[in-house]
Amino acid sequence: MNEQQDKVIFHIDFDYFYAQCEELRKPELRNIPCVVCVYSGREEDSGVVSTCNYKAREYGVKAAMPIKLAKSKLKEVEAIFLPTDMPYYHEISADVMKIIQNYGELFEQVSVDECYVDFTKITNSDFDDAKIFASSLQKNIKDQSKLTCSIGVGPNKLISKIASAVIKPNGITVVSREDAKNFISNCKIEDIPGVGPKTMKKLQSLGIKSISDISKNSIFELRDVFGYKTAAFLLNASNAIDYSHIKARETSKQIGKIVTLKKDTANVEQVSLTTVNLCTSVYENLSNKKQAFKVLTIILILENLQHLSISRSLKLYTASFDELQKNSLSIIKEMIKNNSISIQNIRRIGVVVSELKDISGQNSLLNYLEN
Ligand code: DCP
Ligand code: CA
Ligand code: CA
Repeated sequence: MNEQQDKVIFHIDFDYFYAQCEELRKPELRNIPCVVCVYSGREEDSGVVSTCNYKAREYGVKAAMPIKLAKSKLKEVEAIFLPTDMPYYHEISADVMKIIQNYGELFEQVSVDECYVDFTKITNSDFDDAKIFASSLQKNIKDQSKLTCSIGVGPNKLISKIASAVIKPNGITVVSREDAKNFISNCKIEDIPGVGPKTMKKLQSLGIKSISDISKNSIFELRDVFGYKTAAFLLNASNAIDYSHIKARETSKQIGKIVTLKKDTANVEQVSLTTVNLCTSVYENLSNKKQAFKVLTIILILENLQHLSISRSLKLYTASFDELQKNSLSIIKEMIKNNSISIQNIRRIGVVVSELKDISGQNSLLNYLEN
């Protein structure tokens, strides 16, 4: 098996995102159609629907629809129309993405409400484990943020992205490596991200009506119409192949490390030693970047893939190794006690520091680091 074939990629997309954010601050909106609108300001009700909750979708309201049309669809019922509040949605987005990032795996946010994560290691590259893990992840996100999301799991970004839209809201769709070809063959060409009206038109001119039709063409036939890059992309996609990588952003606002314990040696000493090693690695990274932190998060992933995390906000920023170690060990102790975890059940441990602050400009850097 090569590196590509081993992957287990998650695509996480939050449900009716802007409208769900509105429900978060006004829970009474949950029971009525709620429509979030971009008002053009030219005249009252001119503009389009940005999104709406699923109650409003029952009446046929959807994104990009003129506000007037949405109002006419909802004229018989009590409904609420709100203007967008982008700063608020971005704040919520940052919070929920942080929950996902705290798992410490390769993460790429692709829009305000969606991201890809490489969960190959946590799921042991196994799609049955991935299904269990997806439920626990979805529940953890819901518990911490009160928001629902839909998750697609696949052997690459393409399949996971399409899968996340199959069951919504609060859905989980897992497409294993073996099922991927069959899954994509049953999708519509327009389901492939990036395929728009232009590409559709060209495909039609070649007599191509389905994804299976694409896969029957040679790269040379497609290249003449689309150019090599797009031809290769389409042909690969039609065979459920996608070589694109998850691109972690440079501007990471946290530093963390997560490792898997050797199962047969899991005991108190092993857990403590692993934690200290993790702290050492995080500390090295932190001091290389000349940063101090304020929030410490400990992540425990158990043998049954249950995920636990606790964040502790310190009173002051610190760049001290002792502080990091002392707090990490005490949080782990607390987690083990509060959740009655048996040491043997711990599979992975993670230490993450966030709320970072640059201390490179300080003259007394050395003192600061040693304090
Ligand atoms: N959005 C928008 N205009 C569009 C589509 C989307 O302003 N035509 C905004 C509002 C959405 C957010 O982007 O809340 C995310 O877009 P999605 O396509 O993921 O749609 P939703 O999250 O609203 O709904 P779904 O539950 O279908 O994911
Ligand atoms: Ca969404
Ligand atoms: Ca989205």
